[in-house]
Formats: sequence, C-alpha cells, structure tokens
Amino acid sequence: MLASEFGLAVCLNDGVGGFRAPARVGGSVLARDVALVDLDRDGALDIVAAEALAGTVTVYSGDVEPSVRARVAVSVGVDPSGLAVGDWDRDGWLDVVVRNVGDGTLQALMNDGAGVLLARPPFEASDVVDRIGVGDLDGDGLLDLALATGWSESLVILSGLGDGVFAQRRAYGVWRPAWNVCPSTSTACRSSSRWCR
Ligand SMILES: [Ca+2]
Ligand SMILES: [Ca+2]
Repeated sequence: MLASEFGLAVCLNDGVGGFRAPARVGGSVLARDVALVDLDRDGALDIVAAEALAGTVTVYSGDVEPSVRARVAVSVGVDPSGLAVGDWDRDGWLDVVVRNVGDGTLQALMNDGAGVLLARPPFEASDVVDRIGVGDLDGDGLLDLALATGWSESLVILSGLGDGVFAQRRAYGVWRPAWNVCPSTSTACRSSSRWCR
C-alpha cells in the first residue's frame, strides 16, 4: 500500500517476492496516513486513508480492483494526518481515531456495525501528537491511547471510556522528543523507533 501526494496505490505481491506495478486507488487524493482493516468483516481488507487536504477520513472498500473500489469520505477536522485502529466500544467492529494536526484535535470514528464510520465530535489533544499507540493500559478492558508528542517531550495517556470517548489525561515527561509509541499489548504500531519499548 502506497500513500503519496498523488493518492493511494496498491502493489500486489506477485507470489515470488516481487510486486506488480502499482494500481491506483480510484478517487484517492493526498493521504498522510493509511490503514488496512476489514471494517465490514467481509474478509477483504478495506483501505482507510487520512486525506489531509480534503479534510476527510476516506474508506475504499470492496474485494475488487483498486480503481473501482467504493469510496466513502467522512469529514473530520483540519489536516487529518494520522490514524489508529481499535474496537473502542467493544462491539466487535473495528473503529478508528484520527489526529487532526491542523486544529490539534483527536476524533473517533465509530463503526456502525456495517462497516460505515460515523464521526464523533473532535476533542483537544493538548500537545502536538506525532503518533498514537493503542492498548488497554489500565486493564479495564477498554482500549486506551498513548500519544507521543514529539518536541513537547511527553507521553500522554488518554483512558478509553468506551463509545469513542477518551478522558482522564495523564502526562509523563520523557527525556527526549518522542516520535512514536508502541504499547507492548498493541499490534497497531506500524513503524520502528528506538524509543519504543
Ligand atoms: Ca466498535
Ligand atoms: Ca483501558
């Protein structure tokens, strides 16, 4: 999966370790982050993109050629630039959180049980958020968020309350700018960092 200023493209494995030519995802535009997740549980991965300039989180779905996938765009905050995936309300359907860099907010998008994302109101993220880690950090069964805040040099924890609501902010100073965070119970971390534990 490629995300570029020209949009999204899928590179299929040719079965022998190589890749076929990139296939453009129809209708896609500049995306700063992308996640592959089966939102509608049909067995085929859906493409979820944070399309920054468009101000949308867009889902490209369907087990078909990338160019003809169904496209559903959800308006979010300003300059959506990062995604995290988890089942925030424990209904068995995966949901999304997007970080809107342009207005300093986070925003949950809840799966309606048919693969359609419904945006909840944005809430302030306090500091600039560079990466969102996901895990149940307090053991209450609800997924929480761990935010790496870059030059703010802090690790911010937001406890999940279910239904896409996150509260009880706790901040911990770190000794260097933190660009990424990977809770050890999470499989959501998609890039390496020497600061991850
Ligand atoms: Ca859910
Ligand atoms: Ca929790």
